Amino acid sequence: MSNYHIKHLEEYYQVYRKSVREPENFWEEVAEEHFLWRKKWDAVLEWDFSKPEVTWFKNAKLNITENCIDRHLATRAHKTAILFEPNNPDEEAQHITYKELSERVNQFANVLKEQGVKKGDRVCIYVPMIPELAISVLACARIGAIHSVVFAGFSSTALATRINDADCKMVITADGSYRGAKTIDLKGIVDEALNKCPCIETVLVAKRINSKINMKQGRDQWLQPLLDKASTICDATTMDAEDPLFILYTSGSTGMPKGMVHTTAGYMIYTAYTFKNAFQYKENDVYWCTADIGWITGHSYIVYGPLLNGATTVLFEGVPSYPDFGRFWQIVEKHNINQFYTAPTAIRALAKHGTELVDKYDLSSLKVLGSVGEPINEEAWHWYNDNVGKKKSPIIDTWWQTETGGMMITPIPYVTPTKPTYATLPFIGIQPCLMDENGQELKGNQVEGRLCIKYPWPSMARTIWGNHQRYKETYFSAFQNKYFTGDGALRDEVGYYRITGRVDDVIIVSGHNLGTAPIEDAINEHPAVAESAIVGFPHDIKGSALYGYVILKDAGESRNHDNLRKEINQAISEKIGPIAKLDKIQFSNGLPKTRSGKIMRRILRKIAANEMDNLGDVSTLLNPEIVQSIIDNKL
Ligand code: 7RM
Repeated sequence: MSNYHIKHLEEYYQVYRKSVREPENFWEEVAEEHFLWRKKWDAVLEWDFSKPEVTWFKNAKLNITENCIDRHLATRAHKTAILFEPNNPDEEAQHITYKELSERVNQFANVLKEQGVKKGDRVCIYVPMIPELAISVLACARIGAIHSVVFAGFSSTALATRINDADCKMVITADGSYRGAKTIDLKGIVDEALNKCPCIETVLVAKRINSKINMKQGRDQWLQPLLDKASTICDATTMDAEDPLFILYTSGSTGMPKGMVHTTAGYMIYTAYTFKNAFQYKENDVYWCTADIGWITGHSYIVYGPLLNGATTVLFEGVPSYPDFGRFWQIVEKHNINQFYTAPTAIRALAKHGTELVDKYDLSSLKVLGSVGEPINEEAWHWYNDNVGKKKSPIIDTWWQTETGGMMITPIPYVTPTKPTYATLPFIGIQPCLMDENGQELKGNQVEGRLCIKYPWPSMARTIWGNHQRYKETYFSAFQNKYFTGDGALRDEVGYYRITGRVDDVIIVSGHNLGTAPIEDAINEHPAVAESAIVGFPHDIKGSALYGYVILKDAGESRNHDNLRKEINQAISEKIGPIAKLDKIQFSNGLPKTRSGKIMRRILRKIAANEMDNLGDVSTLLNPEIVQSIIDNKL
């Protein structure tokens, strides 16, 4: 009997119980039956959340790319592995077979070796959504280099910070990228970042838009001529189960972004297993996740999860709005997409344009619809269900995080009955719990609290790059012996979970997690600004948008406030990226503070959301009088 593919609800409960009662036996069976190992493990799991230290498949040896590519060559050599759909609908799609993928990954891996990249070295990948992005990720994994993909929409400052934090020795990039009707000068951004990155020795540049760029002698090289000379054979480097596979940055509520470190074997098993079940993927299905590989969703469910299952995975370069808002549905029809995975912010943006552009295309190939990144509101859920799924494709609302590596709470389609806005039941092997503010676990159903996980799962991040102490403080200190997610959630009468949002200060704008602190830092650098606080407020399309409260140094000075607003947003754009620009900027005389000097964002959030009746107790504030003045001047 195989636990690998769950097909009905009885089976879910049965397998779930086994995964909780005998987690080691359970994961050992999955690992043995479905993966290629160079050496088996000495122990399935060792863990101690107080350190925290987690080891899965101790001393096992493997290479994840052999599992993603080589082992499919006997049966799937001519099957499409990556289906590349370009930004421009008139440019031909590319079908990259498993055989071709194998050759291209090996060539790329040989180039990396030639350029001096060794096992354990960090390589920054700042590449748009073109095949070279997936191929470079796999090429790193082939030789045991640790990839650190930085979303190719981030600013040069954000890029430089991430390159330096991981001490990368190489950047892989492209001349530029297409985004709808626009082009972006990626190489220019890299050049600017590298003024601040002494650790970088080599830059490899893929040609995509044929723009004129500067190539720095001795540092920069065009990729293609190097690939053309490289052998299509490259032995995979033997990796330990716990060797780092990649670093991926996620913003925290304070300070530097956190470089989450994922390791090899556990990540492999869990992304493969969740992909198979959460999408009910069947041989010959065509699967499409619209995320960028620069996010964890793209790592786990464009690259690794699908390829580990020998699937066909679509890689789309463009945006939902180009050449018009029917682009997604045109692609679904064109490639007969069976599983479609996107974010609520995209659904809301498309819903705004009506159903005409959805109805225009034949979407009958669709079997499963996925949602990820933020809570999906009821309206968006129904729009997706009615107009895209025609009420016959189950929606899987998948809750998980960069830190968790794979889906944690999600329905299994055709298995778990769905309920709008609910992520429903924990995935196999996941033991969630809800905690109250005093650190007590809330037992039973119909409770709401802070979402924690009680027991290790294979794809959990093992540390923050270079800062294990911060890892411990952020995730393992709020509640003893538990991983704290930072999210609030409720459990309904049947045990279904609904995620209610972040309980800390991370704001999710259009599916992008934005920490308040770095944005406030950018604002505060403006010479006229004394202090600022930003909060999220509900927004039809973006989910949350940013509302900034800004205190000027000289309130009496007469200034052109609209110019100042522009300058502030300009500063944010440069330091963080355009995604972090504020929708509203209110100039106020002060910020509500606690007696220990902390800004009370709870109050600011309520004012921004127009919930003035319901501010709660403000009497403990240092400066309660400021609240009324902020309300009076609300935008
Ligand atoms: C996969 C991803 C993680 C945060 C997470 C939540 C929020 C993600 C859902 C969701 C409600 C969902 N990783 N989140 N999925 N909230 N329902 N289905 O998004 O690291 O970028 O973000 O996103 O707050 O903690 S992430």
